[in-house]
Amino acid sequence: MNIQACIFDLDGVIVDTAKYHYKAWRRLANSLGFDFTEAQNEQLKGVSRMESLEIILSIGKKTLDETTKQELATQKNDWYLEYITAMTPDEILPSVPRFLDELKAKNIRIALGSASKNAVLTLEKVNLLDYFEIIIDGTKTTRSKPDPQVFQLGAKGLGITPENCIVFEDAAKGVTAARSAGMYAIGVGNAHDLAHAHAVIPSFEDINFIHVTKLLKETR
Ligand code: B16
Ligand code: MG
Repeated sequence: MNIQACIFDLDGVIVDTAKYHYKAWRRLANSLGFDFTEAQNEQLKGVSRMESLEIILSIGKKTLDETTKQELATQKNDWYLEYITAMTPDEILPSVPRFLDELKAKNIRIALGSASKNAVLTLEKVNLLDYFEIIIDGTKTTRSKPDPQVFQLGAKGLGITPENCIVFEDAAKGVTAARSAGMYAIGVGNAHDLAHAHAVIPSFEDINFIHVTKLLKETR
């Protein structure tokens, strides 16, 4: 094993923006006359904006034309932007900056692989933008996770072959995408939901790069 790069998902791995997506989608659902629960929000993790809207509309049993859908997605994003514009570095998930610093010190390359079209703004708000050599986000992809495109583009941008990359992901579809790209997948979160990852860590707390490579070797 010769790990040369780490590719990070954003929402759920670096920051918890899921709560802001939920607030904005719920506001939209309420404006359409129905409610949307936190449990239902789980279905939206790692899913693109328009695919998320389709899920919300099916929950509310609404059928709308394409123009209206575009308007609703824009409205949701405007509300979401209100929330993330107020984000600060306090909202970075525990121990993430320490882990990124360790990778830098070890000359492991760092990329982002996110479905979000707001990834750069989010990283700016929490002061982490400079860590990422390559950012592949929803503005650069044409296919959503579980398609491997986002991670393939990340590895390509870095010039590193897939088998030398680790992906960190909190969403089941993201883990599938990483594995389809031929990369190592570390699930971040619940081992039950991410059982198809090579290994799962609850968070980056008390985790260093040596732990991660040890976990990967144990799975082989
Ligand atoms: P936006 P990730 C994803 O981020 C979120 O998990 C998902 O809930 C959201 O719908 C998607 O980004 C698109 O976000 O509306 O900002 O373009 O987990 O892939 O970093
Ligand atoms: Mg995520």
